[in-house]
Amino acid sequence: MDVGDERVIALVDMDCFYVQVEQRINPELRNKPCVVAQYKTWKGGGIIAVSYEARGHGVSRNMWADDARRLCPDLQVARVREAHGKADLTPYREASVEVIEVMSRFAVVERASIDEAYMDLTGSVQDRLKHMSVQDITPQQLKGTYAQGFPQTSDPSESAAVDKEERRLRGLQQWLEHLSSGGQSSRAELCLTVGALIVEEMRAAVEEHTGFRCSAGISHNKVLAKLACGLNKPNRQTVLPLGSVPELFSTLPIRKIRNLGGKLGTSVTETLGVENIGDLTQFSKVQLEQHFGEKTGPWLYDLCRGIEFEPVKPRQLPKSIGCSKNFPGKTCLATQQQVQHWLHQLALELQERLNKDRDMNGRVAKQLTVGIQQAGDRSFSRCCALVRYDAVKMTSDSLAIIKSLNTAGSHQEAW
Ligand code: DCP
Ligand code: CA
Ligand code: CA
Repeated sequence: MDVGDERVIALVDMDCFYVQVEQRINPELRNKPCVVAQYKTWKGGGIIAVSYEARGHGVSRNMWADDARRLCPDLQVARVREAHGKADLTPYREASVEVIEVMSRFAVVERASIDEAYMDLTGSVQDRLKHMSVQDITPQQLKGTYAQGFPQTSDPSESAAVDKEERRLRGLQQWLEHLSSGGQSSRAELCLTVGALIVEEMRAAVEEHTGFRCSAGISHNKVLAKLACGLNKPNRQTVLPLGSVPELFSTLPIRKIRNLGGKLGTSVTETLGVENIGDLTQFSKVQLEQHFGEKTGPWLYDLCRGIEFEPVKPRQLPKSIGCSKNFPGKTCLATQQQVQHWLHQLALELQERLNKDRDMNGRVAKQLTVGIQQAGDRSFSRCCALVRYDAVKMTSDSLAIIKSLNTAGSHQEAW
């Protein structure tokens, strides 16, 4: 029977990714409080990425650059370039391809976003274990690794006193001793640790070849790997064994779990009247099925115990190519001409990126989807066939499939 510890899964996520891309382009920005902001028109632009130095000053994403400068007077602000009147993310997409390329030398990867990827290391770990054992693993090979739940201290006053690196090392040593003592689940735990060795090497290779640093989580499934990755950022990796899940989950809000950050998570919290993911263990599988259906119920039943089976799908390329632009407040589009103009700008970017994708990746897109978010949270999307990579044609097709949204008559100027 599957007990949920058969695989070794890692999630690697770049640290303050857009900031690192800008710092590589302009070395003067390195090792400084720095943000990436887009558009300048309003309050110095909106911040979309923040260096860890700047986070230390209380700067965060979604702040205005002008407000952030008040918190941190020597803040460096890099700007997203613009093309077709909108943000141009090309440099970040290209940097992402470089990173994924290095990672894929080590394992089969699933690109999960512009700056993160999952990998299934189960096979690589088995191979390594043919030639090594617990005794061969040293703390020096795991110099950026945390073992979640370690050190296990009975004396809380002791843990507060030591600095973070010292505590990490103590925890790691205790973890390695725990491994060699050969408990019941030690085979699975050994596999995670060998996974961590591979990820240390992979992260070093990524830094060597791209200059970018990242963090990683190593566990038995995607949910735990993703969670673990965020526990000790930046430039560190975290092993999360199943044995450390109950304590971690006992104080972890449900929305922090992958796929539970949105409506489903809110519904779980409200329906069951619980806060933390660990609280779900008090419900039977039947109860969870009654509330959330025969798919989601059993998924939650396993998940709150740290068990999940979603496979890593081999895929290095994004599934779709899309671009969008927001028109907040007064900038809201109000005439047919404006709607057409901006659809055309988006189509121009799309045309460029589709052509590049066809040349580089030898594939052709077949479907065009148009999505619109209107004031008052109403959202709408429709699709049609994508027959030619032609901005004019894509613009007119887009207009045709969203026509029904226009409450003004088609002969009128207004939209
Ligand atoms: N991004 C964005 N708008 C958002 C979220 C992210 O433009 N609302 C971009 C900028 C980020 C990149 O995507 O640099 C990756 O997003 P992450 O959420 O992984 O955040 P960072 O990599 O910036 O920081 P961290 O070190 O916390 O992962
Ligand atoms: Ca990131
Ligand atoms: Ca990310």
